[in-house]
Amino acid sequence: MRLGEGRIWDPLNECLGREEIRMLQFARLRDTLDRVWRSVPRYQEKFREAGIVPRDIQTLEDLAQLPFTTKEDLRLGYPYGMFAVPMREVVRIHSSSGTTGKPTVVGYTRQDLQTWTELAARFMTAAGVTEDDIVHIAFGYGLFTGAFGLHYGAERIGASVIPMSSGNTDKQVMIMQDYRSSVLVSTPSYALTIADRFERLGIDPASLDLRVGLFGAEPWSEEMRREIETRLGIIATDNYGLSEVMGPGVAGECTHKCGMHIFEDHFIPEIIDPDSGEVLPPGSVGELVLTTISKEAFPMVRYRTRDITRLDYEPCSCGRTSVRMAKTMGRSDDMLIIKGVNVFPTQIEEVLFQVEGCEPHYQLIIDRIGSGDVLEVQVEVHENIFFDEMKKQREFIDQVEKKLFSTLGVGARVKLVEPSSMPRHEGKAKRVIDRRSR
Ligand code: DLL
Repeated sequence: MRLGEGRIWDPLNECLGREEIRMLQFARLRDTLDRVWRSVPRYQEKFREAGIVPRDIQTLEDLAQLPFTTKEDLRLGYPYGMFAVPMREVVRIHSSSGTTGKPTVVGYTRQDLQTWTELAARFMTAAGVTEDDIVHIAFGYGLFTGAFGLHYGAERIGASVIPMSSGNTDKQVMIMQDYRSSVLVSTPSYALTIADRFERLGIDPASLDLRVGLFGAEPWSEEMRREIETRLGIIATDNYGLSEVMGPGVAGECTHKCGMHIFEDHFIPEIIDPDSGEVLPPGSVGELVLTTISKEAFPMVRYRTRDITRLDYEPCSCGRTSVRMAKTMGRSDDMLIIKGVNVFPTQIEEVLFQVEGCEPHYQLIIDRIGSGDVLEVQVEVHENIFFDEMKKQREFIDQVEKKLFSTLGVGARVKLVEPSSMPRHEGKAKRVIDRRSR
């Protein structure tokens, strides 16, 4: 058995029977609804508008009668309007990484921080982290929840934490070598930036102690996972969360890597049709909606995450009984509509990663020329290809364009760019430039 494989952090709560989970969820949901009704005017107002009082919710299925909470509700309550406890009970504040307008401000009570720590310890243990590990955290410390979430989880497990923060890749590499980091925590795109730097500096990852990666905070494909695993010689696992709901620790993969276990004793997931808002049957692809059932400072009832995924209720061979969410395809608001066809950046990523010679650095530029949309995929290629004769380059481009067309169902122009010329990302990658709305 590989180090740490097969361990379960909290078997009592992670291996509950389905009926036990449902009973626990219902009891906690009732408490949450009573609490938000009493302490958050915006919830009371929304419930009243929908003609509902908390006591109307008599079964878990009744959850579907409640109104959704959206980013707009949080914006209206900026900064502390959605808090359910007085500020005196709030011991930590974080905020979401919103790129437009005001960010969302979220708060935690002492108990919330303890829950968060436990849940981070759960998914880190599921990924194989133990007290013998040296955990290198390359997320930025600050208002972003990524670094603190995994930091406390790793300490709780008893691992040694290196609070490296993001940026300064050369120093990251030196510390990984000298301090013998065995676990890397970062965005998947930053893991590739580190892999590039190893290559450039002539460092063989096999000479390091690195064995596991915990990656999250942005969408990434299975192909990208394979690339990271091969180039860094590690097991790469996915974990998911969002500031509004807690931060990292909502869900995470075990070493079987077949979907992220959602911690259902703390969150109730639903999948809805993003257009109609209807709850979809198990197994459907749609938007993930989350209700928190243990949070004190910042409870969320039916929060629309905008993330597109699918839920799998089949038991996992690791022994955990919780439902698993598939890798997200991306956010519904990142979905591109090109000539009327829905395209997720991760679908393009999958194609690029399959083509020998394409480097894992790309950007999508969308323009409107006349009345038509034009999607240009700019991708870095290996220098053999970039400096190859025109004819060969043209053949290479044709090959990629054909593959993209057969996957996406819509044409894209491919532009090859020089190795190392694209911006490298320390946090979340920015891959799409949409010029249509200008
Ligand atoms: O990104 C929390 C987090 C930090 C999760 C570190 C995992 C690791 P926000 O900045 O609020 O919080 O962004 C949340 O990021 O709605 C998703 O769109 C995206 N996201 C987070 N994890 C994943 C993932 C953190 N594993 C938003 N796969 C979410 C795909 C992810 N997208």
